[in-house]
Order: sequence, then structure tokens, then C-alpha cells
Amino acid sequence: MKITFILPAIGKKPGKKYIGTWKMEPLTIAVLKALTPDDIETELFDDRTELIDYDTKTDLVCITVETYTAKRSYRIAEKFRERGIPVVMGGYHTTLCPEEAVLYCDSVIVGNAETVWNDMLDDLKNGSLKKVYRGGIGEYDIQPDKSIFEGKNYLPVSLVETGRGCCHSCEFCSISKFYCSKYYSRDHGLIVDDIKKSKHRYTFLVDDNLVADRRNAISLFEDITPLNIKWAGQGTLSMAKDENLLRTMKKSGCEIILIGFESLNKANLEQMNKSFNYAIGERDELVKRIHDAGIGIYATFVFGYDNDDERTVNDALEFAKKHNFYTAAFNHLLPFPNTALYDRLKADNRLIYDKWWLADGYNYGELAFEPKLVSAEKMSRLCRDARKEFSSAKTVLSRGFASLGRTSPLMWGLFWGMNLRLGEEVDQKMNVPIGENLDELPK
Ligand code: B12
Ligand code: SF4
Repeated sequence: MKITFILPAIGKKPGKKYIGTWKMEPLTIAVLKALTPDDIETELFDDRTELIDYDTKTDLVCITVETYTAKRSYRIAEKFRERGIPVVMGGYHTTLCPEEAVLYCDSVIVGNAETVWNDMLDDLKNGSLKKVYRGGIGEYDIQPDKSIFEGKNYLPVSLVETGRGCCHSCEFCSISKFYCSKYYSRDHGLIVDDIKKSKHRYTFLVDDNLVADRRNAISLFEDITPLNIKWAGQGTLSMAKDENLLRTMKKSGCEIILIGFESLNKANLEQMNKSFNYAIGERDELVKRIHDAGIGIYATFVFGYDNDDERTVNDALEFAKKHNFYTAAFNHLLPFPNTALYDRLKADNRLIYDKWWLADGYNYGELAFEPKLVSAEKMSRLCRDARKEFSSAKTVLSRGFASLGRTSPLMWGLFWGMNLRLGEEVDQKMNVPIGENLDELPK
């Protein structure tokens, strides 16, 4: 028996290159590979960087589906199903809206695969595949099998999970919906073992909020300190309130932490249910503490909330420049299906597309709803212009020199290449047609 795994791309512009900074190893596939019994042959097509062989001899196609990749996943599935090959789907999108995904495949796994993967494979062998399998959430003691990445030429960074979910309930967030606002920590012995087995010294701890459980975070950082790795991760600004946490984090090899500031506007933070983090007046001091601890910040902002206009985008840009962040993202708000944000915008009749992820002509970078104070087009342009300005040579230069000494010399060296490349990619990413150009050869 053979299983073909597919990681779909968002879409491709005709004749254009794949965007390099996204070329990370897909950890999801390594987990599914590890769950698969050894006597089953496996292969992986990473649609972001290679052509899918639709004629491959296989017994089952498994596609991991995010909302941005849903349209393309359904198109890929159709091609295999025309040949009579069953297709199973799982991931964030299918968990958020299984009723849609079942229309395009033979079977959907809702939630995590760990508890139902082998039942699904048994049913397949017996010819009794069910339409929907409901996996648990948060139970995982499996070690990813990264042998499936051999020959794929990904960025030299190992992705490692230290937990799943998050205890908060931000209005726009798919994670809080998927994990019902709960955090599930992973056994530290497994994490240490996972890191030891990883090929690269640089590690991305993929959890969405590493510091969700502060005591667990401190003990984890102590446990990974002897491994002598350098890592980046994601967390909330409130981490800076605890100096011991920051110290332990740095000591364990933390170089960069991604912080979702989202907005500088108090009313926006309240509307998105993310005002739990800190009092507005503390923000600058908390940023300073993280920098003083020797950790660089990847700051992310989101625009489109009801108090956002040209001024609030500009305020965020100036704030990011003032603090000389290692890097930053200026994203527009996007209503992911089944989130509280989606339901609110739909109830207010503000969605431009009912299902933007399937809509004809919907492109990456476009807003899918009408913001209150500026038009959808204008908000998209404001975000693009903020990215351009933040990655302009002048801003990169000033941020680069301010970062000197803040991170290790190697991360400082990487700063230049990464930031200049991000600048180059701003317009390459804009307007990628979602789901389109399936047979376009990656370059
Ligand atoms: C690492 C990461 C990235 C990396 C690499 C992505 C990759 N494909 O490998 C980078 C930085 C490039 C990235 C980019 C983006 N990402 Co990202 N990313 C993540 C992150 C942090 C970790 C993913 C991961 O490895 N998880 C660990 C694996 C084991 O968990 P899992 O994927 O959930 O898989 C389990 C189940 O879902 C299920 N399952 C999943 N797939 C399948 C398939 C089958 C067949 C079955 C049976 C089961 C199954 O079983 C698995 C094991 O239990 C997640 C958040 C998260 N913590 O998961 C966001 C996340 C997936 N990203 C997200 C987004 C939005 C993006 C971007 C669009 C951001 C942007 N604005 O540009 C881009 C575009 C990505 C793309 N598709 O090209 C969203 C997706 C939301 C959604 N509704 O789809 C997430 C959930 C983050 C969030 N806060 O909402 N991302
Ligand atoms: S803190 Fe981050 S991961 Fe947690 S619910 Fe909010 S946005 Fe999602």
C-alpha cells in the first residue's frame, strides 16, 4: 500500500518564482508520516516547490488544508478522484468547516490525526472509509518522522512543537477555535528528544503562544538549555512582566520572539478580545525589557478593526520604527471561517465574499470585508505601503545597527539578508491568485 501526502501552495502567479521565505519544512506531514505503519510506502509532493505527479501509482492521497489553500486542495483532490483514488483531508480548514470539505474528498479528519489515523487506514483497507473522523485535540506523544523531507531543500531550520493551542480567545484566531481556547503542553522529555534528533541548530518552536503557561515555559526553557540551540518562537508581550522568564528564555537560546501586538489602539484591542495582555501605558517598557534581555522582536500588526484608518496604520509603522524591531508584519484582518470575527462580520453584512477562500478572482493581500473607516482597497494599499516603508533600505539600515548586540552575531548577520529579501517579496506576494495555476512549474 502507498500513501501520497500533499502540501498545497496558496496559488501561483503565472511564470513567477515561489516566495523563498515561506519554504519551511511542513511539520504536519512529518507527524502524519510518523503515525503511518512502516509497511506502508509514502511519498510527498510539496506543491509550493514542485509539480504534483497526478499519474503517480498510489492507494490514498492525503492533503493538509489551510483556509488559504482550500480552493487549491479541492482542485488537486478532483484530479486524483477522477482516477478513482480516494482523498483524505485534514488540518485547520477542514476542522473549522468540515461540512464544506466533505463535498470535495472521500473522508475528513476533524481535529488532530493522532487518535484516528490508524482507524482510518484500517477502514480504507476494509473498503469502509467513513465520511468524517473526529480526532481528539491535544493528545500527542508521537515524534515526527522527518525522513520524508529528504531531498526537498527546505530552509535550514527545524520545526518543533512544545505544545498545542492557546488559553486565550482572540476574536480572529483559528487556533483558539480549533483548540477551544485551551493549551495542551507537550512532555518535555519528548521535546528534548525531538530537538536532539533535529538536523539543524536553528529551531522554530511553532507553538502559537509559548508562554501561555508561564511555569511550564520556565521549566521547558531550563530543560532545553543544555542542548545549546538557537531558537525563535511566538508569545504574548505579557511575558516581559516576568524577568525570570525572560532570563531563562534567553539562556535557553531564544534569539527572536514573534509578538502579535495586533493594534496600538485600545478600543481595537478590546473589540478583538486581546486587551488582556498589558496596560497600554506599559507597552514601551515591556518592549524595552525584551530587547534588554537580548531578544529580538518580530512584531505583527493587524488592520481592519473598526477604529483603523490611515492614522492607526501609520502609528504602528512609527512604533515599529521607533523600537527598531528585528522584523515586522503589517497584515490586514482576515475573517477565517467559523471564528467569532467571521460570524460578526457576516451578521453585520460586511463580508465582500461569503467564502473568500473559494471566490473566483480573490487574491492574496485583498480584504474580504468592508472596514468601517476606509475602503477595503485603501486598507490593502496601506498595509502594502507600511511593509514597503518598513523594509526600505533606510529603515533596514537603522534597525540593523540598533540590533547590533541584541541578538547573536549570526542572527545579526542573517538580519540583513532576511530583511532585504522580505522587502523584495512584498510585491511578489501581493495579488497571488488564490488556488490558481495548478500546473505552473515552480522555479
Ligand atoms: C509553521 C507555520 C507556518 C510556516 C510554515 C507553514 C507550513 N505549511 O509548514 C510559515 C511561516 C511559512 C507559515 C506561513 C503562513 N501561515 Co502558518 N502556521 C504555522 C504554524 C505556527 C505551525 C504549523 C505546524 O507545523 N503545526 C504542527 C502540526 C503537527 O499541527 P497541524 O498542522 O495542526 O496538524 C495536525 C492536525 O491539524 C491534523 N492534520 C493537519 N493536516 C492534516 C492532513 C490530513 C490528511 C489529516 C488526516 C490530518 C491533518 O493532524 C495533525 C496532527 O495532529 C501554524 C499554527 C500551529 N500551531 O499549527 C500556523 C498556521 C497554520 N498558519 C496560518 C496562516 C494564516 C499562514 C499564512 C497564510 C500567514 C500569512 N498571512 O501569510 C502563511 C501562508 C502559509 C502557506 N500555506 O503557504 C494559520 C492558518 C489558519 C487557517 N484557518 O488556515 C495558522 C493556523 C496560524 C494561526 N495563528 O491562525 N506558517
Ligand atoms: S493569544 Fe495568539 S494564539 Fe492565543 S488566541 Fe490570541 S491570537 Fe490566538
